[in-house]
Amino acid sequence: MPKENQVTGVRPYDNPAGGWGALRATAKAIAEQMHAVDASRTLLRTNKPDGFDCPGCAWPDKKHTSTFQFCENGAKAVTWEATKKRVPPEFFAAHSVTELLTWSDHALEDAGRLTHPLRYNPATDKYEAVAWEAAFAEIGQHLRAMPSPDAVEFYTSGRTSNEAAFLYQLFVREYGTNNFPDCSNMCHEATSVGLPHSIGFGKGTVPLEGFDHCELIIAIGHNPGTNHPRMMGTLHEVARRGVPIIVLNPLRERALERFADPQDPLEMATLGATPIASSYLQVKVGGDVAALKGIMKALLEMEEETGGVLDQAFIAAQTQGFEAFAADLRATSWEAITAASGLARADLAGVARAYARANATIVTYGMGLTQHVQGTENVRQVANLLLLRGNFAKVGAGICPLRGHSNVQGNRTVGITEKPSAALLGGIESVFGFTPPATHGHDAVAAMQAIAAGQSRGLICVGGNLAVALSDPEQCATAMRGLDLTVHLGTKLNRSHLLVGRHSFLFPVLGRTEQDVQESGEQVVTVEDSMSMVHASRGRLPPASEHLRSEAAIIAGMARATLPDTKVDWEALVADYDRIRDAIAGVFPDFAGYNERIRTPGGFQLPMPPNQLVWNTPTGKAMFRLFPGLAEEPAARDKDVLRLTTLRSHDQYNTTIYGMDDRYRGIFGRRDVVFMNERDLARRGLAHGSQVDVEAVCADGRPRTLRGYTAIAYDIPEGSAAAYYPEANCLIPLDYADTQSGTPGYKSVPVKIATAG
Ligand SMILES: Nc1nc2c(c(=O)[nH]1)N[C@H]1C(S)=C(S)[C@@H](COP(=O)(O)OP(=O)(O)OC[C@H]3O[C@@H](n4cnc5c(=O)[nH]c(N)nc54)[C@H](O)[C@@H]3O)O[C@H]1N2
Ligand SMILES: Nc1nc2c(c(=O)[nH]1)N[C@H]1C(S)=C(S)[C@@H](COP(=O)(O)OP(=O)(O)OC[C@H]3O[C@@H](n4cnc5c(=O)[nH]c(N)nc54)[C@H](O)[C@@H]3O)O[C@H]1N2
Ligand SMILES: [Mo]
Repeated sequence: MPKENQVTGVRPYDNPAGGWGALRATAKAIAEQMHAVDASRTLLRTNKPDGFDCPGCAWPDKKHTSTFQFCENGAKAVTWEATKKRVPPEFFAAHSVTELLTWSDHALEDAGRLTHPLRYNPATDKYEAVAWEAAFAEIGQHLRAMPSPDAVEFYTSGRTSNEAAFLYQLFVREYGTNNFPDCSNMCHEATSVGLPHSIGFGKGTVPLEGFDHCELIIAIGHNPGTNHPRMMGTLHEVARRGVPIIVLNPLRERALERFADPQDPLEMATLGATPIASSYLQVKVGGDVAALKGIMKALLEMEEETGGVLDQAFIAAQTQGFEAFAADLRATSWEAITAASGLARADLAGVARAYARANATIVTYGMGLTQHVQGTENVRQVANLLLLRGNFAKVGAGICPLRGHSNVQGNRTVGITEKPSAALLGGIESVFGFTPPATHGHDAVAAMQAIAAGQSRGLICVGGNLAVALSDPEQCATAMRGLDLTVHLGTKLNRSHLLVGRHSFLFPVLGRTEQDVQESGEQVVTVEDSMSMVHASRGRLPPASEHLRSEAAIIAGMARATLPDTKVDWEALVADYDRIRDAIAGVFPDFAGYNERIRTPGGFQLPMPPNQLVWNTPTGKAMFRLFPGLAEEPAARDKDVLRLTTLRSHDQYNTTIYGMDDRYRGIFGRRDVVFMNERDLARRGLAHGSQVDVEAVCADGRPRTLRGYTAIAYDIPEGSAAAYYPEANCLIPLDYADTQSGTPGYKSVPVKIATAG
């Protein structure tokens, strides 16, 4: 960057990801939040057989028996929860809700852990302490008075344990609705909806050991150095085995380029690093269908020239739809593919050759693929690619979606879904003796739309920060303020808690790191990682306050107070979580022997039917899914329009902002930047450091603008731009979402960028 063009807080970071920079950042996180001694004791318990599951990400650990894997962002997640800072009732006495709304997201959470159950007092505009039982009774009264159970929305953020999530869905279904918006609707819904059509299974098919045997990894749209940091240990090993790793990502993420493993004494001592990606293809934002179709088209051309490239036996025996799918690839022109993907034909053919050479390929992917208005189709192209060479039911092969929240996958498994299957409903009925509702409920976007329309009158949130995480937070905020009842269960204060309705409650919960003691003694909870391993998690720290309750206990308290004729013995279930697990095993046959199986270190693996060549699709075969064409949206054809993707910085956990740096991308002390290609800057008469307005190009014509941002010249494809989530959510209309899965198009927002006006 030329000197005359220096921009405050923007400077290149030349070090590898990980390494000493990561150690320094960890020390800082500890110093800011905890006593050093507590911190080391706590961090050493992360992901140990008798410790707690790291709330940072859903990447598995070698059988949860390994020594603690150092991880900077895991340490941030843990110290953020285990902080010594508190927000007691005196804090709320000193700060009205209206005042707190002027605080930044960072300041709100950084104030500390919630300590008491609170009820909003409209007369004082303050949250005030309330007794648990009184709060439950009032909530029960309000819920019984609702015009219909379908007028209430029950949100789950994916930190919730299997036990709490199961009780929650039981309570909500006995109450009478399937309104289960959850964080998964904003995250991997495209996977949950897309993969069942293709392979009859909505989760990943690769166990962790698969990475020891793969011969190629294709990594699409995820940033593991920041978001799945424990995965870096795996990628580091794989790269050192000489296995090619091909990355498809518009940004050159440092950890995917080179990584120094802080556990590797030699790399640390020599300031060395291991290259991770063998090739790095900077696909255009929203260009993944084109890129994947290009790779598959090249593969087909190779097959036609030389043969032996496709797994014809697998295609014939296990799949349907190949002919129509292949005809579409032949009909799709290279010009269209290269224009939409921004990648050269030779590069895509290179990927196809590497793929054809590998006997076992894993495709990993994250939000870069799912959060698009055609996210479901993106995911299906990955399945198509893997089917072409029979990369299922084979050691070292398969599809590997990187899940978000540490138990988002488990929440789904135990019944958090707005579209319950007949098996789930039948299981509940046979175990508990009531008939749960079968009508489909609302997902996250539909829930907020129902709230905005005044149809839904109540919102209960087990965790999360829904109004900030969703698109169009301003509309969400207005909508939520119109509610009759809001109830939030959280560890720390956030903006959604401050969007109070007529009656509002805020409940402090035990976090993962804390002891959970119930009538029968100390409890463990269970979680499911990205690889379908279910294992126990036991917190060891004393709770942040003596008034905290577990999520399970709070849900049971609300259920008792709401359902006078309940068929469920809520107290007994909460007294001993083994009983909740027995109930889960009663409803879900895959959990037979649950309590014994989680007592073996590492837990147990839920079935992955595609690995047995079992395809739970209507045809009983794996399906090649046809998606004619490539384009995301006509707006992309306007030359002035850029595709803006929204990203996590290295110092944040979703809406939780730990700090203002994004070290690997060279951004320090600020977040108000938009990353742009130099040529796109020049074309608009802008330069590195220019003040700009980012204006969304929306179908509804409503103005949505991010003002006074600083444009940064960055290595990103022409036509693409990037900014941080959640600040950029104001640019996205609520209904800008994948029609099939409801996943918002967070990663491909049409925008115009011009000098700030
Ligand atoms: N420390 C930390 N850990 C986390 C989280 C966190 O916020 N902080 N969040 C958790 C959650 S809930 C989730 S879902 C995961 C998220 O983990 P990721 O999926 O890694 O999350 P994002 O930051 O959204 O990054 C997406 C990546 O996709 C790329 N990308 C953007 N647009 C496109 C595109 O159009 N095509 C392609 N191919 N790539 C694109 C971006 O450059 C970026 O590298 O992480 C989980 N873990
Ligand atoms: N533009 C844009 N928007 C996005 C995304 C994007 O990439 N771009 N990503 C989307 C994705 S993938 C997701 S998952 C959503 C995230 O959406 P959410 O899951 O709703 O949001 P979080 O920021 O993870 O929630 C943070 C809050 O959770 C609470 N919390 C933390 N730990 C616990 C706990 O153990 N129990 C309870 N009860 N509460 C707890 C704290 O009070 C904290 O303030 O955002 C989505 N929004
Ligand atoms: Mo997520």
